[in-house]
Amino acid sequence: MKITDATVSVTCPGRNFVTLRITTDEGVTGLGDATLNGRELAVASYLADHVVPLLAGRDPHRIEDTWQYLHRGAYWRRGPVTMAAIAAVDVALWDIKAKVAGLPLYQLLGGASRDRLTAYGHADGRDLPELLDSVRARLAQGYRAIRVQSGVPGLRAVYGVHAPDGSGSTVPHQQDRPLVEDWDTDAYLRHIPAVFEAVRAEFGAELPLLHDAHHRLTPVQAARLGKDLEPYRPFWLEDCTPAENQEALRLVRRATTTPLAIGEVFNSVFDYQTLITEQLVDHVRSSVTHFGGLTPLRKLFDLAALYQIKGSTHGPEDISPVGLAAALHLELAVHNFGIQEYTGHSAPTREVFPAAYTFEDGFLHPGEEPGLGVAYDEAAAARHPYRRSYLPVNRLADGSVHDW
Ligand code: GCO
Ligand code: MG
Repeated sequence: MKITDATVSVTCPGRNFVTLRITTDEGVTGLGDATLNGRELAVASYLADHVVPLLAGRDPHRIEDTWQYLHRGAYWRRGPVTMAAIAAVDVALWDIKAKVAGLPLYQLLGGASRDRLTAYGHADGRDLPELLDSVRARLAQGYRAIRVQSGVPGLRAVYGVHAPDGSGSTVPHQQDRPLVEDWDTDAYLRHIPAVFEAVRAEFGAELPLLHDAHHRLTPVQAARLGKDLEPYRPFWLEDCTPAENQEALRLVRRATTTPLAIGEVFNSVFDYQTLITEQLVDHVRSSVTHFGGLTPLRKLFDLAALYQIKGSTHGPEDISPVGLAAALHLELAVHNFGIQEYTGHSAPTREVFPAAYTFEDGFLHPGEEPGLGVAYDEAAAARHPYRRSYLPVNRLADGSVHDW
């Protein structure tokens, strides 16, 4: 079998998605997600201009070899653009291999280790009553684990918290300039423990609660937050520090037993080397899409398993249904799966990407269709042309830019 064609397509059914479709001489097609929120066209160009010309004539079954060829062969390794592009090729080849085998992809990854995948949803509110209502709404949708994000007194717009007009939202997009949000770490650290106390008081001790600090804290601040949240037993504290400095997590780890999750902006196993071998985190959270595909993510999960660390991939709306489905197949198969973030996608997005995976009773399942179980409706995609979009930026009271 040979690859005959590969095409890159960008569509915006509410937000932008970059999709690679690989076709073989036997007419089998595979899909890969290459979406990099706010920098979509850079990956589309990397693929179309530099990768697609290399694919024709290759054997689609040689997935590991193609991965190494694109990764080592380019000389310039790593980085979100490169790794999202390689991921799209890798996932499309896995999709083809599983379709040829006539099996859902998880069967090729070892078969199911579990029956279904626990998902967590997002609750947010500008104040406590709004947040409690939002938790109730997620529970009504069946979620059994919930991420809790709250507005902070004195701050106008906080990432992950919806404003009534939809701005300052978890899905900032279709803006020609980044939305400017504001931040005050001390105010946040004073406020969040009370938020957890109130949510626990309302919903009891059993509900798994998660929280995303979105890389905003120093190690000492993260240690403080971890300690202050301990009485409320969070399921995890996510991205507490900007972990380019992996050693920073040593201080946090020594100070608190609050479980730590990290990795949505990581794109190589080397970003995790210290974190895993020194057991500084409890969950590795890279997505298939931003980590170079299923081939390297499987290796990361296997390394993490040696240290009782779980694989719990990043699953926001800006991972396309193709990228999400890839994660679900892997997570059904590996033993050390933790939890899967799931926000769902808009109706127009589901129309562009008809998908076999299901969300029922708080659990996800990739479905039983051969391959990934996701299609790409070209005509629907063409109705939603690309629109430039940016993630927000964050400024402190003195006007300086902060991590967000
Ligand atoms: C999450 C995230 C997202 C990211 C977004 C960036 O945990 O879901 O932090 O909301 O910020 O995916 O593109
Ligand atoms: Mg996050």
